[in-house]
Amino acid sequence: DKTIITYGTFDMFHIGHLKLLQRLKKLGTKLIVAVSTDEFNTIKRKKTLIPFEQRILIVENIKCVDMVIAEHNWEQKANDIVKHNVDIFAMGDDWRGEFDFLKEYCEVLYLPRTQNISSTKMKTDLHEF
Ligand code: C2G
Repeated sequence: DKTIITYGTFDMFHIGHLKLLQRLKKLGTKLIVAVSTDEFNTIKRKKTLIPFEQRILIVENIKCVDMVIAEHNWEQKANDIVKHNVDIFAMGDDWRGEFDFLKEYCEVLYLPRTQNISSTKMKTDLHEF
């Protein structure tokens, strides 16, 4: 029974997020999702529409998600992995290679992103109505 962890903003939760989380849950028995706080998104230079309190509540209520934690900074991942006895760290492959340093703590996986959906695309598509 493996524990998996993944990190993200999950703004305007969409099918790309859901398919990633569902694929990750299939890899083990416990899926932990770390959701970026609004302050950390500022550091990530990532604008969000939906505030952290709502983004984390939505993710927490996704059926395949067992536990949510806040992502406050770039540095917390190794601690989170040790603290929660994580076996697999996984992200979409837009992050391929970026977190290979975590291989000393657990397995590191990058899964293919779901094509043709993103919060950015949703915002631009909306303007066409
Ligand atoms: N994702 C996906 N398919 C999409 C869009 C997103 O598989 N069409 C995945 C991303 O690859 C990521 C996760 O969904 O693994 C969350 O995406 P974002 O909310 O955009 O996460 P990001 O802002 O990249 O934050 O420390 C890591 C960062 O917090 C990651």
